[in-house]
Amino acid sequence: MFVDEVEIEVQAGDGGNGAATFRREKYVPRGGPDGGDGGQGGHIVLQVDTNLTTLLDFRYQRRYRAERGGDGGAKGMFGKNGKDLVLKVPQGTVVTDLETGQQIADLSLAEARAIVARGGVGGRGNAHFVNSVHQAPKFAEKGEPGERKRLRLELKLLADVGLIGYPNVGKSTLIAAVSAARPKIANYPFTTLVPNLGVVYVETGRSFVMADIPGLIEGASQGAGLGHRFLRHVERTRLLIHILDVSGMTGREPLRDFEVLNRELALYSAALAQLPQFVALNKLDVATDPAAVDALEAELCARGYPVYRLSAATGQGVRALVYAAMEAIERSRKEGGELSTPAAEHVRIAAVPQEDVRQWDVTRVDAHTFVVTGRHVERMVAMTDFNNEYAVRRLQRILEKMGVNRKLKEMGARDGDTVRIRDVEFDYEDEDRWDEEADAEAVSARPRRRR
Ligand SMILES: Nc1nc2c(ncn2[C@@H]2O[C@H](COP(=O)(O)OP(=O)(O)OP(=O)(O)O)[C@@H](O)[C@H]2O)c(=O)[nH]1
Ligand SMILES: [Mg+2]
Repeated sequence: MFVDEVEIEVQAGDGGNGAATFRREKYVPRGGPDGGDGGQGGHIVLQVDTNLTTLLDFRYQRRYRAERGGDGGAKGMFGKNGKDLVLKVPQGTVVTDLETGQQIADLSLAEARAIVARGGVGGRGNAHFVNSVHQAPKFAEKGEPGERKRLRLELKLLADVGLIGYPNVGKSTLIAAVSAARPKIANYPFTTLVPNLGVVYVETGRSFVMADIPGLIEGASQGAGLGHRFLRHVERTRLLIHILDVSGMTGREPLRDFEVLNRELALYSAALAQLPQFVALNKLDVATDPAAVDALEAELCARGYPVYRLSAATGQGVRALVYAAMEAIERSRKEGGELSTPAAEHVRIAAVPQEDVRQWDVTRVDAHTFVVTGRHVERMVAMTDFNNEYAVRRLQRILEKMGVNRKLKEMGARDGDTVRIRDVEFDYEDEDRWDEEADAEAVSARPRRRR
């Protein structure tokens, strides 16, 4: 089965927890902190496997999880790093983050590989937190949670040329005539149900990839026939070959079919409609009305289309079409526009815009509730062990330093209001009222409970 679109859920490994341990030595009453760091959580990695031609496997399994990092231990022992989970995908797979709608990877190179969800870093052991004030820190960081994402994987075949045309016009016959592709061919519409790729060798060292795109009819953009779902496979081509049946035996009007399909293309994507198009007048061997073929050719030429007469069945005219296509493709490769050689430079691991991780923000969600957001601040909360008062106090100091409390006060927070960061809620307490008893560790926001 050919599957070219799936949605999956991935969960990278959490970082391991740091350890809060102390050296034990003979005759040394209280050794220093020696807790080691947690290990890094495993990433979720997508990697091209050129033997794959479909995303079928992802239909059966939709959830993936990478290994968690090991916890740190006493005597400075580091936790083990979690293993990455490597998922094999066919060449031409494009990955979109469903949360943000952003394309995060385009795996078009044969050796392409992309981390699509990062494992969390390991928490630091207490050995890291020694300073002049804290000689014996009794806490360690927890591991950072691994990224969790919902992803859409789309397979976009990498072809130079897309063959389009109404059912039964001879698309599959043509691709079978010029390449090793062997799609099903028969004298009825919708014979071919999935796109087929073929490599067309023109002469030594010159070749291009052709895709037979089945199932396009009027209303395809509304889902008629096989719908327009296969059009994604021609999005990245350089040239379309639009095939018309000129046998005169179909009872159809070729010029009308041509216009209808072009309208469907435009409805799918303006960019597709802009692609150069060759028109192939097929089944010339059985054409009953030569004058009608001449008239059709004249009309299409007048509209600016290069027109080729051929018979995919006998091979007549096929060579001329293939050479012309090859030349157009080579020109387009040289110009090197947005579309480039399949399996060559056609790869981009999308640059995800780097937000400033230190940035944070407070929003008031109702009269008594404030939410603090920001990569860094949320990460700090996730890595804090709320069962450990020392760790909690450290977090409070950090929030204080960042100016979170000042900001809350400015926004009108009152005693007892709720301050939420990630999945933790704090009671807000006005720091000024604590001034008298303020010591280095007095902080206004005190944790209430984990949710
Ligand atoms: N006489 C003649 N018959 C042809 C020619 N090209 C294709 N045919 C026949 O037309 C019929 C349809 O050809 P296909 O290649 O299956 O057409 P298709 O466009 O792939 O059709 P779908 O897969 O249904 O969209 C088959 O019976 C072919 O043998 C040609 O040049 N001359
Ligand atoms: Mg076909």
